[in-house]
Amino acid sequence: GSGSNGVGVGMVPAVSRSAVSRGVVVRRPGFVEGLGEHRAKAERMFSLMDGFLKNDPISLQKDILHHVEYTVARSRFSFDDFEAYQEVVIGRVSWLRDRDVWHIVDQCAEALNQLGFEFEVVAEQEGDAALGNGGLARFSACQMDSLATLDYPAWGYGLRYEYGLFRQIIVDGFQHEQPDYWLNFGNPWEIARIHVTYEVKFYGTVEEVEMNGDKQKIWIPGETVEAVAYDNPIPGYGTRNTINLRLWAAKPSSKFDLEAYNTGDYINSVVNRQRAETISNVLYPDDRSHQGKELRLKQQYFFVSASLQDIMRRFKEEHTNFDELPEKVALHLNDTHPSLSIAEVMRMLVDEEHLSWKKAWDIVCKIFSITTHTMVAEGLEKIPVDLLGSLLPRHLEILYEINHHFMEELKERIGLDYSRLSQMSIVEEGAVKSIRMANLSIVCSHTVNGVSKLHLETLKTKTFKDFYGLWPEKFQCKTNGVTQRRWIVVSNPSLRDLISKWLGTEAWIRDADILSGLRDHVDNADFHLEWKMVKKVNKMRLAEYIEAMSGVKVSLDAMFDVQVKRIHEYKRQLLNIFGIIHRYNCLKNMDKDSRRKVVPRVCIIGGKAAPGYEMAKKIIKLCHAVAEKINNDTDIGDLLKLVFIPDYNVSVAELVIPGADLSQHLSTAGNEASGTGNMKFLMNGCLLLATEDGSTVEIVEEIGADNLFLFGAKVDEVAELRENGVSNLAPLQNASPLKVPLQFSRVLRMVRDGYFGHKDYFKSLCDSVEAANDYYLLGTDFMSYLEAQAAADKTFVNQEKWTRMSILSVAGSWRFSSDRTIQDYAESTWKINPCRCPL
Ligand code: 9GP
Repeated sequence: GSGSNGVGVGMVPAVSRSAVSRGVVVRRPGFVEGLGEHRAKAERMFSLMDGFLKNDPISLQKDILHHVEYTVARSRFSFDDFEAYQEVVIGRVSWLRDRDVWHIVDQCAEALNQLGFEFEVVAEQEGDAALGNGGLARFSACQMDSLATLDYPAWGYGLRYEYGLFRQIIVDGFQHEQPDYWLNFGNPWEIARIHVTYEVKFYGTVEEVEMNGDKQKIWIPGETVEAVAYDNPIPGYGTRNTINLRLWAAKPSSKFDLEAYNTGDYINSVVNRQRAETISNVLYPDDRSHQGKELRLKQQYFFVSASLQDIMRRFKEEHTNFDELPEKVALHLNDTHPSLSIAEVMRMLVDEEHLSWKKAWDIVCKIFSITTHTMVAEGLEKIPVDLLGSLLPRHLEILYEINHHFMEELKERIGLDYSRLSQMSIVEEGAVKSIRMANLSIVCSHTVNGVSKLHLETLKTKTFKDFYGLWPEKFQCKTNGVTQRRWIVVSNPSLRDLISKWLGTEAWIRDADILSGLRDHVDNADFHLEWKMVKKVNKMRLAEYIEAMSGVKVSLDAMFDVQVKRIHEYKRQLLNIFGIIHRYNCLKNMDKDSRRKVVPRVCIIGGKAAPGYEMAKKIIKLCHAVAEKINNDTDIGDLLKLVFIPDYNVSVAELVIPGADLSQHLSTAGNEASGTGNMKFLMNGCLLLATEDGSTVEIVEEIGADNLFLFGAKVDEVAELRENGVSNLAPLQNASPLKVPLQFSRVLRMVRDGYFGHKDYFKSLCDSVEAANDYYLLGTDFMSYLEAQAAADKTFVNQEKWTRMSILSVAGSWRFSSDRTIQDYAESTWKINPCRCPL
């Protein structure tokens, strides 16, 4: 929606809704296009543009009509909302460097209005670019926004998938996956750079040749494809700094396949060319599956090779001495997916630039840093040596050599401790010999980051214990954050206006610390009144959406209780559903008088299950089966409703999060590396009901345990509980001493016995939480969960207390801005300074 005060919410590029960048490249000062020695030129260009650009409604209208006729070739008398959206974007995207772009929303709205369009409707035409799986992808988008806003010179790189994450549709309560061809009607935000292309090579052999009296390895590749750049500008807020997210698309190599032609195998040569394009076709939605391993590896190398060629080209345009590379370039790896970069930079420096191994390795160790985003050790990537050797034979040799040097160094440091040596080795011997990409990344990175304090602790004491012992100084904590510009300014304009009014400034949009000033008004009755009004408006929006999506009418007086995130056993959506069944049982057994005292609830669940993840799909079906029962029970009416929101994505999140009263973050302690959904809800004044996991621990530090509803086993109790079913540590607060509480068994039995139908289908789901198998401790945490829920009900009745808690949540969210995270990365990992574009 447009703002009344000129905040350019309409101009945030579509691509930043989702996210894509796996690797972020930070360019150290003095190496920025348009800056440094080009400063004067840049200033001249900007001042020319200032004179040229006209952003008044009439000029904007002319521009829109011009693009309608000459860009999409439609009649200026007949074009629809989507075309109007495209034209507004196309007309302005190339001007993103202009500071005024942030202040033209009102003019755009007026221009469109005079042409007979509604700005809000036109803005809604922008779809999600769902180019990532979940948390990490969306977090990267927040990082890009912060990098741009804080004036850091950075590039994001990723793949331009034609099919991003699937579209979820629900048929009879079952999830079905449909391809989401997000590029169907073009993406007006992107700029195709058809002249920025690189050859990416695969397969082939390695040969040894004599060069200047030395033996030199050269790679003779067997297949070549071309990478074409598509740029997605990311404008900073309140600054001219616009950074770039460069996405690569695969195209057949322009080199004619002479051999195939000569042998008359024309058809095969065409098929081969088509095969090239499959590299950037599909994002694999299943994080755990091993399906399409070779294609996945190809995707990784394709992305890595194109990005590094791009970076090296720019470096070499201005520098000849590779000793300067670490001063000019910092390469950051998000998870291990881009970690082939390490071998690739070594190959470029040694084989192509003819640096000695030692010199190249010294340079490489100064430019890489990594953040891991997962708690699960099994989630760490391993690439089978056979596969790697066939696709990238030279890289495998390089990896072996890196490992050889590392093992030698390690033997000197720890002696011949073979068990530790084999644990830490980059090469895993075993049934399937593999390369451990996490070990490779740690060995080469100067900094290894965790995404919350708890996560870092796990990395230090468990996942990478041995490496921590060796290099304690490498390990750092960079607690995640989210951008207030999307998660308040764009998605909750009413809250934005209210915050600005009471803080007397909009400066918090750039400087989130200022949000803590809301604490000064926490007891002001007028503020409370306006705060509640904002929530009501957002609840109305959400209620309308729910009715349109599911046909379920919900009461605005009910507590809107939301759990939206990927469906996964560790995130325990099942605990939520079991809690709802328990609530339903209680309601059924109450007399009329007692029912009158009950706080009505609307339970909202949403999220996608990976296509191959059976258990997660069963959880979605169970949710629908329970919803059908409850929502059609006239006995229950408005007291309890359950709705599943299909196709949860960023656009849906922008609607759901502002409208939530309570949000649930139920991961079994020790499983969520950080979590960022909790931060988005916090920023929107929604109270959290959560376990002490990931970044929630730090939220508690900031806002105090009294301002949210905590429950469940703590991280240091989990192992013991798994072993014995009960804790031998301090007894869990408020928890039942029973191994499996009666209430839990009753709910489980109902599902088992077919109370919600589909008895056979739900059997394995029930088995997975039966006492002996209950790995994620649903039974153990159930009573504590119910108590937290009861505390939430009780507090909701006391609206003054609830509103206070809500205000304090937003006030405390300053610490979870991605600006803070990026500042921290800039100062302690990348060692870069802001580089402000001249105004
Ligand atoms: O599961 C983590 C989530 O806890 C974290 O908040 C997010 C951003 O750091 O990354 C998620 N991990 C992934 O998406 C893949 O490792």
